[in-house]
Amino acid sequence: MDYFLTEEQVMIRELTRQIAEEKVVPVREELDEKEEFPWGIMEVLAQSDLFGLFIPEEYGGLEKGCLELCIAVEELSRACLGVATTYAANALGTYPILLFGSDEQKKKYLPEIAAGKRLVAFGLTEANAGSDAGGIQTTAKLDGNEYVLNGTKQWITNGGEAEIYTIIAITDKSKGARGASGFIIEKGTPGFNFGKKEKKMGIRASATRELIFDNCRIPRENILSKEGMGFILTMKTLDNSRPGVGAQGVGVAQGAFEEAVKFARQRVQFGHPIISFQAVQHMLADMATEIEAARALVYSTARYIDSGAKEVTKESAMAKVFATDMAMRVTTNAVQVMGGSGYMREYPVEKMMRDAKILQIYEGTNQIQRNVIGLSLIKEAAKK
Ligand code: COS
Repeated sequence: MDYFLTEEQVMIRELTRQIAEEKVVPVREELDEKEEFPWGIMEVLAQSDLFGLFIPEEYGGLEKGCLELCIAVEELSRACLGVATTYAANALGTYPILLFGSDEQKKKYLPEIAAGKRLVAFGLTEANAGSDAGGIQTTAKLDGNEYVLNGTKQWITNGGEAEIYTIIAITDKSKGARGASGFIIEKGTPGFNFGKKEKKMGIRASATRELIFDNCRIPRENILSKEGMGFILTMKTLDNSRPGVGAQGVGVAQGAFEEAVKFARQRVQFGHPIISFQAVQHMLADMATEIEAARALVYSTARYIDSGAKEVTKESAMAKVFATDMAMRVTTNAVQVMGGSGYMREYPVEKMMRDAKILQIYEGTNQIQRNVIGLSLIKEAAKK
């Protein structure tokens, strides 16, 4: 399908694909086995200016948009979702600064982020607050010119590896979700420590850790926007980042599909390559169709966001839920087409299927996405 990408967008796709094929594919199995953080690849992405894609030129970025970011994320995901998650989570952590940061905060942090010198992580989830974003318990109390943070964030992607953290904490408990606020915290701040690295089913190249705040004091000016804006900041951040999770789904599904086609052309049973059997052709036909439908929705949503549309919550959730449910089906069917070989670690589809599962869970479970879409439908209907 021709998506009428601009020359620049095609260049971004080609550049990321080249990096993915030359630098990521050869090491993905080892990164997965050893659960190793892909610093080498992050350096290559930094040298290629890919960390600055969505950051304004005045802060050292390329000033592209959500679509360009989705294209880059898709290509990385086609090779390795663990690597793509690391890159995409950096964008997730950067959005709060981009959308809600003051000019001083932007000047201080964005140029280093754009240059890929400092990695970012976003910290919302806690032991008792994931889907219920308003239910967080980490507190930030103002004491003179400093906020004092206490609490623990859980399952934070890029935790421990990132140097900049955008986190959400409660500044006024009596106000519930409206008493949440966003903060920037740097690695190395006294009272800010990390838990052990989690052992995961998939996306093992990415790092996932707890963030532990124990009387951690940060300057008052590290608040993002003002007190009470934390919940809205979170929702707006997720509105912008969820199409990127959809792009991860499109990428990993595309990678698995290509492996399945390659295998089906080579594998001979009953005297014929299995791709000549209609049962296999129908599976591949459905996979190809679903991938294209998901890509079309992700790209359209990204373009809608880039058009400056204010209300993108429903579309963003639709792109995430559709593309990631698709990714789970397509990667599972890629394993099925490849049979016993697909189940073996010798072939990459086994890892792709394990990796894809997280897409239905993080940045809002797919059940929550349906709630978000449902709520938007109710609001739209009430307006008519
Ligand atoms: N943009 C702007 N405002 C939004 C918004 C959005 N996307 N979503 C909600 N709001 C506003 C609502 O309009 C409401 O404002 P009012 O109080 O003025 O009416 C307020 O925020 C509270 O919204 P709501 O009542 O819908 O909040 P809930 O606590 O019921 O939860 C969901 C809403 C489930 C949508 C939210 O908690 C969520 O997205 N959870 C998933 C979080 C997530 O993705 N977690 C994964 C880890 S993050 S990597």
